[in-house]
Amino acid sequence: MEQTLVAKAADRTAVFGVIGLGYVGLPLVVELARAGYRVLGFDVNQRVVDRIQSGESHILDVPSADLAPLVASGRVAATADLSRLGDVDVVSICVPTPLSKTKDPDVSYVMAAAQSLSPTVRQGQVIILESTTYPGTTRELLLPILEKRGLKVGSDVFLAFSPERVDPGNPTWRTKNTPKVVGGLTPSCLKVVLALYGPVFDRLVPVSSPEAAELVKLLENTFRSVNIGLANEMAIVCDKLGVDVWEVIEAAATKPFGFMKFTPGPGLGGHCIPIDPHYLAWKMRGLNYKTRFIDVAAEVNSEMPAFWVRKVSERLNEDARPVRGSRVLVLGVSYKPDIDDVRESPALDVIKLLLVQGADVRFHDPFVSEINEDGRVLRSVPLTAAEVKAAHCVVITTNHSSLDYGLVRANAAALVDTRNALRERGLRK
Ligand code: SAJ
Repeated sequence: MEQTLVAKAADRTAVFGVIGLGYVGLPLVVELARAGYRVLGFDVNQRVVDRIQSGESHILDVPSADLAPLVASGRVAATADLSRLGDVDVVSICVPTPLSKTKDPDVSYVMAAAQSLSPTVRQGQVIILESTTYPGTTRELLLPILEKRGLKVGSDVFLAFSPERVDPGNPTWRTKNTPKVVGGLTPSCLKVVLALYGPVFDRLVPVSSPEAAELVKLLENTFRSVNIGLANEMAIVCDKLGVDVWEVIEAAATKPFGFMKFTPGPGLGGHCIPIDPHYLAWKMRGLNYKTRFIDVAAEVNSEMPAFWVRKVSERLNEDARPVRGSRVLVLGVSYKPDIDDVRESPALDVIKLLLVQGADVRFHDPFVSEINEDGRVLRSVPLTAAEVKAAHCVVITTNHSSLDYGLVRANAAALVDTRNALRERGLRK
């Protein structure tokens, strides 16, 4: 069976299935098709399926102009009918792995995908889990489902973990040119997946087990969370010492070796960095080990919205103004610059804290037209001189490139810049 699959990779007759057609799955579908494979995309959302079937992309990083010809040629198709999973030779699972309300891993989407596979999995199939998850998921959740069907992993069916490394909106690092880590359950699993993925990605990075591959992704994103937490702690330290944290970081960043620049901000947003480390922390709690760096970083990062709201309150106090009743204009609500994604955005926490203290909060974000704060809908206001002048304090929470910082500097009576956006543009008051 191994040889058959290697041969089907070589002549591109292997048919790929991708479960989950979001910001990870749809770019993967396109790259698989461009490599010469036929691809059947699976998604539970019929609207997504219908749009893809009409050659229309719902993902910013996948222009419809790239997708449409692949659909028209029959190389790419999409379906919500998961009973067709038996029709494909390879299944890449690209479904969400969020956190539950209690900050525990929510692998329900992975389990749903695995359950869909159960009735259709057959000899000769290859299953690749791509969703970021805790170490052991592939072996503990997916392997039993395959073995329950009496299939031997490594000879009848093949199973691997290969973490997605998609960075939405990144103009340089795309699905194809970002090195792809692969960890197989057995050496033959690894060999088969390397053969199948070889024509798709510029570089493959084989590792010795799915656990190693699962941990690679968690290390990458925990590394960021911990270093962002350190930068944020430096902001608190410098504030207490009356030192300019941005000056300190800029000067430290001149060190040509042994240092990597991270910057303080309003907190930690996004659907990866605040989430992924908790998958590792959760797993280790089950093994009676406390992942202190992960926990401390999460603590410091989640403290930052309150830290910056205190800075607003102190700034208003300089004008003998209480927060209550003061007009505060918040600039930027997405979780990082130049995108429209507000998931876990700390700017929303800043707004919530200001509202709780009775401030009259308005926001402007060129990418986000409205937000919902505990049932209260706030709409983005136009960024005008009048709007800036009318604010008793302006807070820059997301430093979008397109914001008119000159207008802000010229008209803001008081300013709290959580991203050092003005000084970076030589506009610091
Ligand atoms: N942030 C800081 N200071 C920093 C860097 C980031 O406060 O020095 C904040 C951001 O504003 C944001 C959050 O942290 O709120 C996360 O930022 P991020 O730059 O890590 O962006 P993400 O969440 O889009 O992370 C993704 C990740 N990609 C994948 O998981 C495949 C991450 O691994 C990438 O390194 C990151 O993009 C990237 O480099 O853009």
